[in-house]
Amino acid sequence: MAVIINEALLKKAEELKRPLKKHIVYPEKTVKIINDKNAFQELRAIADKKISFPVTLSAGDEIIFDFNDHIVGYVSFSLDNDGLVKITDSPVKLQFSFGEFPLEITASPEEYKGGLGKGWLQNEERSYVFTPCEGSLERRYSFRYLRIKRTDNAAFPIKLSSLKVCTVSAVDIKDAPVLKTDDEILKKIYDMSIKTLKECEQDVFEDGPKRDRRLWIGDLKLQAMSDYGIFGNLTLIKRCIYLFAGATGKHKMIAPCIFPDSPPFVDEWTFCDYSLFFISCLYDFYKNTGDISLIEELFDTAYRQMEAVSEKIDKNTGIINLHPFIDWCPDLDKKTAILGVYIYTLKQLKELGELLGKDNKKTEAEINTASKLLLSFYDEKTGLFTTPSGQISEHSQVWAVLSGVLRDEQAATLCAKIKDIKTPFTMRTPYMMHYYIEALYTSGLKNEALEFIKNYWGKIADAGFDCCPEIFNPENEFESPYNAPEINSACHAWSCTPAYWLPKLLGE
Ligand code: RAM
Repeated sequence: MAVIINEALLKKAEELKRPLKKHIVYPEKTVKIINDKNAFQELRAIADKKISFPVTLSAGDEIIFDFNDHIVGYVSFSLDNDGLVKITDSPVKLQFSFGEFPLEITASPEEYKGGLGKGWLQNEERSYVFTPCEGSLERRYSFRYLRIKRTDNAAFPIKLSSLKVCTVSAVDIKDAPVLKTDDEILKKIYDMSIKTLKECEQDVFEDGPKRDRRLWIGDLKLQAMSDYGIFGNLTLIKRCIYLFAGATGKHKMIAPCIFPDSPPFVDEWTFCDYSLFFISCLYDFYKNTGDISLIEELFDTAYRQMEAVSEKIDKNTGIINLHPFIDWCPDLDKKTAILGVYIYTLKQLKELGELLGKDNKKTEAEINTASKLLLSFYDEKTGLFTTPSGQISEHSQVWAVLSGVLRDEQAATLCAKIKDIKTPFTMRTPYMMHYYIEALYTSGLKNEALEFIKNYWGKIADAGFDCCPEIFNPENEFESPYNAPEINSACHAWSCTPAYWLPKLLGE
């Protein structure tokens, strides 16, 4: 495999690893999950009983514990027998199912047909041969609800005499600034966003603590951007930048994601927009810290990302022959949007080059060529960007605005009408919506940006989430990029950017 490892950089990343902060939490109540047409995904968790340990479990019994908030951590518990009735003369089997949201608890793993590995479903079964005993699960789980079901058939009761979770995160929520506003909806959105950021901050900035539990650079860019003003975890940001620079894929392109604990750390495939975002990570690091040394050290790696993409641009058609991510919108023609990403990141590279006194000729030439190519997809009549296949998507408009190729008034006019375009190719992820908000913001449409956050993330809050989910479509609550809504992640880093936008928009 063509993975290029730079041991020195990986060593630096390792040295920046810090112990996680731990807290012990207990379930607050038990719940029942009922069908309710008016609830998100038609399921509602309703309070059942206040908990008093020990909880007796006979064969076939099940109980759903509610921890009252989203948590990430390790479960442990004590089991005992009821010696007065009968000791445990055969093994007890317990099935554990963890859920960030009710559907995850009710969906049957046997019927799972999703495109991602079933192993991500958060459940397992264990045997306990003798009691009393102490039990624990070594896998870290991300959840609010925990169902424990007794699956053996022995005729004796057992007692669950304690149950707790040791939560982990690199940061503490109490260190986040409080948002200054009287608007309850914005407060709630902000709290969900900083909670999401906190839950995803582990040994690396994970995309989601339930899944995929790894460092993706598209997510890192947004996490770091938000984190500078919230937890200021510069050590972790730097560690993650080193990890990306330390294990690159084919052609020295930055990998889309890193498995920090599974050498050789990266797979060979790439998303070219994600590779280019390495430049943005460095750029934002400098802008937020004023520290030039990291930029000096890693500038060549950033520069290489431009070269790798430049080698694949057809200078006649404007087509970049590499795969970008852009968004989870089916059948999206990404060719115009990726040109926008290219220009957006190259302008940052140019600024970093100027700062270091580098020769910027190639960067400037690339920006000029790509800008002309992008503008060739602008239709003066409609005032919209199209793609080589003639597709009109929201994504093309957003990235064209962010590339800065339009005059200010043109960009503001385009931005103001993005949501009115009649097209099936709409933004699907809060990740892409972040860039829409950025486009509104840079075009001076700040009230529109705030309204959009309040409306979209407000609906997420109304649906009952504790954190910000990976994907949320108010028109289709079962939407899933993996054809299985139960595998969706309900606490996902790339959705946390109101933590960045709200202080900024309300502070101005
Ligand atoms: C998913 C993850 C991750 C994202 C990639 C592109 O697997 O949700 O957050 O960056 O897709």
